[in-house]
Amino acid sequence: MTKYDPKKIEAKWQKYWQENKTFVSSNDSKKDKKYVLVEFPYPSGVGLHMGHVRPYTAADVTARYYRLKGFEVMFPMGWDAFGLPAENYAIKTGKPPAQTTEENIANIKRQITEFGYSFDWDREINTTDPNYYKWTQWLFLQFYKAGLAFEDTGLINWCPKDKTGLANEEVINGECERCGAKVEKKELKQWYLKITEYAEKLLQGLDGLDKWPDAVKLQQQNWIGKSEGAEIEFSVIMSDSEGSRDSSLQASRSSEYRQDDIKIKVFTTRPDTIFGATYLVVAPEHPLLKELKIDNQKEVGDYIEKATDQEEQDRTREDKEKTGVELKGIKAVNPASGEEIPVWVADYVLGNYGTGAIMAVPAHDERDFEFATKFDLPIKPVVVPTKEPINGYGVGAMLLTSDGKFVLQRRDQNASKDPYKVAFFGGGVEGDETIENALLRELKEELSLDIEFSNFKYFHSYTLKKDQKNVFGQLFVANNIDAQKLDLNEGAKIEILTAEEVLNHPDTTNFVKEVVAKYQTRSAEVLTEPGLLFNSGEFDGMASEEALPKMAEKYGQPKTTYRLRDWVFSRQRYWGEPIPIIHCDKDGIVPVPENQLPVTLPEVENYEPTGTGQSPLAGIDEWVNTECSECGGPAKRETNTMPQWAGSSWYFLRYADSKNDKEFASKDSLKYWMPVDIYFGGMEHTTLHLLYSRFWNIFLHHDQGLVPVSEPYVERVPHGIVLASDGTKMSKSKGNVVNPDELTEKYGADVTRMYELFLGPHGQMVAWNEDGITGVSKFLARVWTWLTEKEFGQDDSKTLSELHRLIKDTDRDIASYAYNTAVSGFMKFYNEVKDLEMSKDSAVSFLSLLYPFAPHICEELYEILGGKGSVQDLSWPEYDADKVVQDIITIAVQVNGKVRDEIEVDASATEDEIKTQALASEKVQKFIAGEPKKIIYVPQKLINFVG
Ligand code: ANZ
Repeated sequence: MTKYDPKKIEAKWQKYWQENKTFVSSNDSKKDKKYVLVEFPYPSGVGLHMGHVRPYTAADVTARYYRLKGFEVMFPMGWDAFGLPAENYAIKTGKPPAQTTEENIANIKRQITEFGYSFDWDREINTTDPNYYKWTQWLFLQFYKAGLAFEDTGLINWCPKDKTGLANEEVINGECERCGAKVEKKELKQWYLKITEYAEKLLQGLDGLDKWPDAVKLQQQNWIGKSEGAEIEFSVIMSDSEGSRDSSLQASRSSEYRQDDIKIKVFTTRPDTIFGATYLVVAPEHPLLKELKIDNQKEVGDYIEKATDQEEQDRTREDKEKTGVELKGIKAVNPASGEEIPVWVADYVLGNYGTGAIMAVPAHDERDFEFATKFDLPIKPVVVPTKEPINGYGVGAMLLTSDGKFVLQRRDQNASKDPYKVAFFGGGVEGDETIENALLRELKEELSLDIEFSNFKYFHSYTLKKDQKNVFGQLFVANNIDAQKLDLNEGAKIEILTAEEVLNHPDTTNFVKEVVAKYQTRSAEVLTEPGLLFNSGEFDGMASEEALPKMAEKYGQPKTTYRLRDWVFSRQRYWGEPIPIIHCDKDGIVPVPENQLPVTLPEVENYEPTGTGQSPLAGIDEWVNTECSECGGPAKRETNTMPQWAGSSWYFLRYADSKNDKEFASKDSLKYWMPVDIYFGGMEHTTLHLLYSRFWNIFLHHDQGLVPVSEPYVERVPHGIVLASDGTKMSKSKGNVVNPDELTEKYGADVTRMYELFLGPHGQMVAWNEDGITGVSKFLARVWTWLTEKEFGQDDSKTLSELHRLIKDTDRDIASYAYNTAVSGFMKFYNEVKDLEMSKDSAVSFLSLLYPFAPHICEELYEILGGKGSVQDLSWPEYDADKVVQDIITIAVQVNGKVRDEIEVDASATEDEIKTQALASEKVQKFIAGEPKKIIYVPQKLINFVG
């Protein structure tokens, strides 16, 4: 009797696989292909960590599974090896990054091998290998030639710690994605890739990606941030309202400068609200600020200086107190209403979005409302929250006395369904009355109060309960009411109450309490939803959606904007691909001729970044000084390098043909392998690598015809992070990092792999818990003993039915990435059949199922059972439905949360099957009209149709 000794068998089979090239894939296969990809690592000095082990193990199971299923599987691996850590290490130790990278790769490759991952090492790539980055540079030149790589000076994100520029995508919550330092702004000449030109294609491409998680698609969508609206110009005029202004200043200003030629262009997604635009705001960065002649130049200048010092993140924070300064001496003209409105500069408007200026509609935009409330700017509602005609619409007023008390009316029995309640003044709009007129009429009728509408301030839109006549309405506030002068109608009575009294009064309606409480905190509800227009001239009574395009057309030009910015593509660091560009005094920017690629990184003595915005390469004269390939005259090489995301933007293409020295990959190889069928990787790359590489691929497909597919990845499978056993993030400083080497040493690779998968659903966050690993370890040891000691014979009928169910379930689980369920399936199977009669064939079938998870032990047991070669050469067993024992479970069927029926289904039934069966139930049908809006499915327990 032998004992399960992982150490012995694992090394043996790793050697076997390598010698027999078991996992090498062919470009000339006649089989159907599966391209299984997992994000390649940065070979850091620390080596492999748990964040790698999880996706690698999952991907490896999947790759081995599809091989057994008869596919030609490509499962490649390589090294994403440019980047700052190697360079920072070089600065500390003087060891060249090329050398440390090589050492790190050797170490991490050893670790990967010890885990038994079935990578096809014949396709190995390394982004820092000149034979690889030659093609990264070549691809850059294709972007350049297509006009998509350009140099420009701009205010870019700058990491003061890493001393390099960063792309927008590398700034996470205002911090450097890499080192966590607070990102600053710096004006630098930079290379950019025009990813914005592909915004629409990047967005549209997502539509076809049915096998991508919604969360990933949504994040990309939000990042691209498409907004449809209009650009509208507002003319600037000199304001003449302030008598106190120095007239000589005004005279000199108008004679030397005609401000009325100046227009402020705003971007708005709601042109339908233009009649409600009561002021304009320009961003502190707005170029017009330098041109406009205003009275309070200094005050504005000081504000701009303070504002531009802040982070964009901070500026747009919702809870940030709004700040701003009015530009005195000028006004803008609202092109719809003709009103002259003030112009402000405020930091809640960003310089790099839209046009850097907005029309503020405080009645319908939260930020504008807050701003207008703070600075006492007019708030003019132009949308009511209804699709109904205005007739019958509610209008109300809160009257405030000069000492801040609320004037309310106690309604008489006839006037209200709420007798004796204390409520606001107001009523319904009648006939074709405007909202203003209705309010004034009501006040006149009830209070004999004559008050100009302009003395009212808009407060908020309200929705009353359905059983009241006026379901929707607007509420206005008038201040400084002289209570003495109110002349009440017969039968009516007024109450003059402080806010506190209103809230505690037994007879005030809940609505009044609610509104007064809101008024106290100035948190009125701003109607941001579309509705019906009023106060909007010829558009009165039209629905927002209908008016929007018409008003966009009439007052401006329809315009689509994207939040996505061009990709800052240069870094002021050493350890990256040199940008293949030459600067010549005579010819300007000259691309390095393709036959001179690669432009190799020279060895340097000093890796220290200069911090001045120049890369360390700038100090190496022999490298920098070169010849212009156009005129032959003296020229200088571009000294910035590419960002660490360059190499990974196309590596999935290179794997198809990694040794090609004529092309980045042959068309044939790409035709066979692309697209990647399943791509395993982290959520943190969603708006970085995953977006960048889609961009490169779309460019290479649409513009260049060099890649056969538009979208590179059919399916994306993200994994949840592995936390330490205490539920916190693993980190060296806390000493809670699990070292994969120790685990393989102690338990062996098979146990570690299986346990890793057993921790929980692949997509979910899990906490590492070493206690559980011994359970898996014992399980594999039992399987070993069982199969090495078993006397095989005929299959018991139960053995067979359990086996067939296991085939079916494992198949389903791997195909749906439910690896943890598959692992428990193996354990259950073992418990059910270990004491039953079993044939050797069935044992081999069992081994083929277990093999993707625990490949070494399965190879060894297969050999002991007399098998020849590798389990990988076998086929995935077919299951026979007739032999599968039915495992029936009961599922509760709910409609809108109430149980209406119970159905019995096979334990392995899919959500779709369960849905169909549940919807077929008569008891359920009685409660559902049409397609349910939402379906909530709790596996194995219940299905709830929400209608
Ligand atoms: C008037 C308006 C009325 C607006 C309304 C909204 C609601 P998204 O969807 O994010 O594109 N805006 C435009 N440029 C801006 C900038 N540079 N900085 C800050 N805010 C800016 O939002 C577009 C809306 O955000 C625009 O539509 C504009 O406000 C504001 F009831 O214009 B809106």
